[in-house]
Amino acid sequence: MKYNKLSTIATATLLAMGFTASAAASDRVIIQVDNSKKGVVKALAKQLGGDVKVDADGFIAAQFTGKTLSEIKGLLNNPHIKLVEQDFERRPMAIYNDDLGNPMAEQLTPYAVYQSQANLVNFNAGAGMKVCVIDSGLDRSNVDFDWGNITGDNDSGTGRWDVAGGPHGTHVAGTVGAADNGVGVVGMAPGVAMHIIKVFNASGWGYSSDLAYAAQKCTAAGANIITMSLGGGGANSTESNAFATFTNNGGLVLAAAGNDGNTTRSYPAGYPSVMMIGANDANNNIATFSQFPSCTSGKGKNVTTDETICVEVTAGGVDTLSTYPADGATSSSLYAGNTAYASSAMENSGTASGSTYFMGLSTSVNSAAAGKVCVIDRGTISFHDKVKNCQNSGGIGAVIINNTAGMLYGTLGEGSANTTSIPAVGAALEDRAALLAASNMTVSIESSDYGYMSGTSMATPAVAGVAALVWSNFPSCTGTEIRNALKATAQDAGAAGKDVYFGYGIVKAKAAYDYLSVNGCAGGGDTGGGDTGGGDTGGSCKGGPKKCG
Ligand SMILES: [Ca+2]
Ligand SMILES: [Ca+2]
Repeated sequence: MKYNKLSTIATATLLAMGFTASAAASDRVIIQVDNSKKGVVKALAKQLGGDVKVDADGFIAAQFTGKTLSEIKGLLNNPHIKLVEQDFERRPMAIYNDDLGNPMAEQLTPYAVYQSQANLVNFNAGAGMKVCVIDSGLDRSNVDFDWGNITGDNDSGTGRWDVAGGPHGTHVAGTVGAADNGVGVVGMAPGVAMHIIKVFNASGWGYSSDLAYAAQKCTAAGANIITMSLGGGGANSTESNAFATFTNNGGLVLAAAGNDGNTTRSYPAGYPSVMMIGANDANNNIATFSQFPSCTSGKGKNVTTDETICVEVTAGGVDTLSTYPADGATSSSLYAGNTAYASSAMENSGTASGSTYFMGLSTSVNSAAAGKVCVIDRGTISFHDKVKNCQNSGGIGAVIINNTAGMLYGTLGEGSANTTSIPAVGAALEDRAALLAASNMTVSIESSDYGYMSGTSMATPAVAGVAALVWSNFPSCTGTEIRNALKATAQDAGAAGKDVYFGYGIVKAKAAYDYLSVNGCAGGGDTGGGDTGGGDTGGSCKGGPKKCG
């Protein structure tokens, strides 16, 4: 099969945006259960529409989209379950979206690199920039890093820093500094030195004291930037003081605004010393999930400026392509003829290619599907049974089309609950007519080292990488001076002028570079407007030949 990478990426973008719109709801619970009964309870949760997110010692966590805690408690009325409670609030700030990866034999540049002009500024590798990434570790299996420039701290609680605790930290680090090496993706500051501190594992969480301690470790490692794609409610002086100290010593600290799409102030982003980062999409629109707390005075709170505390800038954070632990992402693809259609991986792996047979609702076996790819409508019976009927008919792959607007996401059951083996993908209702009209199809599910995620977690390392990129060209500046330059040159978006969603706007590396070239570290002009960026970006390239060519 011939991959058409661009069209696959583009269709994936559309469906991922639909996915994120509803994913911020707090419909996720922790289910306490003895390990010996966990398999039964996981199967039950899945049967009831739950998406199992965490499988831990003594509990699982599952998301029941659109349901309230009391509704979920009502569903999970089972003697094996000890307790059902709301999942913990402080978390990495990404909306996982790990079934959209695409295996890549060549390097793709994430859209945010172009959007924030990182391709127009050359990274000065000799300037001593080091970004401290406080997250879930960076998996050494991914080859898209300059590993000689990366260090980290092991932790008795979370384990080795270079073993991923879920894909989040690896994804975040790739956005900061994935290597410009011809494969995979490229970060905002390709190959920048990084120090990795692992404060949580997969679907875990950290505490404010962990972060305060991490800031000290970042200092000890010689980092000048801290990026945190995490947060939660509640401020305390220990945490605030730690980041103020880092900032007052010349550093720059960034943290995610949060993904709940409301005015809630998350911490550490809500501390005055920390640059709060929101997320925009590829079309310069604010991400629906990006939090927008009101701007309050930071005076007297460990900072010397009178900067207000709210979102300061944004960067791309909707459907961000970046690095995963090896084979950690699952990619699906769906081709009708040579045309790629959006799809979601449901279950099984492999590639099925052949003529199509429309099975309707696939409520029974039909030998006419033998040797063919089954095209199936959603409804009446379970996804699993539909695919099973296809397989028992001799079908080689299955496409289940949604019966409501948007992409169909689903699974066929874990472990022994799934008795199918053919690749099965979901498809969007909008593509139904085209898929039914297709005479042949290729369905593929495979693992990938790269995948998409959405969240202010993805925007934050993008700004951290841009900061490292710009700062590397003006290493005598302080972190606060770089912060001011990024704000002064951000491209206004949304409502005219500074607003609570975008802050000063979308961060622009080349504009900040030019601003510092003209004005020096201390800046020259009024930084209140946030409207000095946004002009034509297609002009001169002052960077070196590597990135400007
Ligand atoms: Ca690369
Ligand atoms: Ca604005």
